[in-house]
Amino acid sequence: RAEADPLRPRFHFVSPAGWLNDPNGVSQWNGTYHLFYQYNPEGAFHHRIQWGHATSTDLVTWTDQPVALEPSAGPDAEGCWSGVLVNDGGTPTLVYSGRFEDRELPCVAVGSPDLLNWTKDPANPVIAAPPAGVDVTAYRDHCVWREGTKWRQLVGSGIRQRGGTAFLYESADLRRWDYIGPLFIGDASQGDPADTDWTGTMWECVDLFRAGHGSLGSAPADGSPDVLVFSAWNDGDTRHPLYWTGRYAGDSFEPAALHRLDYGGRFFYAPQSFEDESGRRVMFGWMQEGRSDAAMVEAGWSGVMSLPRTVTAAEDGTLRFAPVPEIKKLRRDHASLPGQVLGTLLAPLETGVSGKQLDLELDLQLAPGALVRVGVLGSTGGATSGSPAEETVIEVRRAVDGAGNGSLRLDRTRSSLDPAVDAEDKSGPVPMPGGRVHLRVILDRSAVEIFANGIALTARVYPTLGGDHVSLAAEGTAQVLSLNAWTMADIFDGTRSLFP
Ligand code: DQQ
Repeated sequence: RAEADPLRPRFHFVSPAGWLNDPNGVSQWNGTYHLFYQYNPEGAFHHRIQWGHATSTDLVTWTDQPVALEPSAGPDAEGCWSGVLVNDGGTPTLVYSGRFEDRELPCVAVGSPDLLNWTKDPANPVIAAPPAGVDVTAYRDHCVWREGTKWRQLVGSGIRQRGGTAFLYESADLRRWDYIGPLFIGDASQGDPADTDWTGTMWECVDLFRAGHGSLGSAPADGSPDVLVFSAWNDGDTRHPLYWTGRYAGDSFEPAALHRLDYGGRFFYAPQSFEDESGRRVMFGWMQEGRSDAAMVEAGWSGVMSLPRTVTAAEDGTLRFAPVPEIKKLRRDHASLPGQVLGTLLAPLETGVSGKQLDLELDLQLAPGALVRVGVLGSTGGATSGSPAEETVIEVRRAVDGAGNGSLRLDRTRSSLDPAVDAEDKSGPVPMPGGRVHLRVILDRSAVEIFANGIALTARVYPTLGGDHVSLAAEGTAQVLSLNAWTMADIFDGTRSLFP
């Protein structure tokens, strides 16, 4: 191919070739950030999964490293599926799911001091089977942490006719594990698979952490919640990240409330987080494709890693997300608009901003019932109505009740003239005290990450016309207190092909 693919993101991490899915082993080790990921370099399809590896000193630019884990004869012969990195007294150690004969079991590998060479434990798998006597829907993915003098591990699973779960284990050496029991069992009979908060028949990629101060298992000095993140799955279409807030104590988790982690659902899937050396909790998620398997293979690449985002707990214990501030290093060509009033009778505002790689920050003041629309990737030459033929629209709306309630919506119905791509509506509630909204829109060609007062909505879009206009419109009365926009620089130089 002679030309770069216009849909391939340029400041999000993508695999050098083929297929990428879940983030794995996310960590900071002696100052260097490590991102491993589910990888198939052979093509843009999920098969014989390896662990790709990239490193960074700033969470912004990434250096490709050799593949860390590859399937080999034995318990991971069919794939090295998701897992984590832990520090075993100075020895970097991976705990991952080895796939063999269509099932997955926990495996361990130890790394060289630079984390580039990995040796699988000859005793793999380190747990020989799921808990005896339990009819599991699946059994894979790991969350491992130190508690006192022991290691603890969660393995994601589900119990047939009941719901998703995570099995808790304990070990002194990461090799011999004692089964404790299910940490907590979801109830799949509540709601149904079409619900955006259905907890599924299996929990993929469980991630348990204390949000705020203190570490897992310690008495909380303040109201910092414990959070159990999981990707709800069934063998139909359900795939979305959720979290329970609650308290992990002793051998169980007492849930307080269930929340959606990202309103994009499957477009921010299998998230994994870590605490970096500065004490921040940083999370990555897999931004999967919204096009057909055939279209991915044809494109030659599939899957985008989200920007790393910080995770903090709001006063009510729910989570707030923001791209790590380091990302601002990529900002170029600043443009801003002075305060503006927008309203029903006013024409959409041509902001003068354009681009396919953008970082937009808006501060908005909405009257009760008002709605603000931000259009991106807008094409010209549209229908006689004057609206562009393609445009991706982000909407924030304040509830009519005048209280601090509102919502965020991503309207992709006109994102693409290609009828085959995913255009499902994505939306959810957003707290809007006093009608104020801080809206951040990060656009990287087919990747879009939206944050409204810290609530996240992540998705993919596939415009065909190459439009890059940004417009603003409103219904009711709204004020744009400020709008700042930057184009975003590429993170890979010409030595890493934009083509697999
Ligand atoms: N992807 C991995 C699994 C995990 C799933 C396989 C989540 O370990 O359950 O590539 O996307």
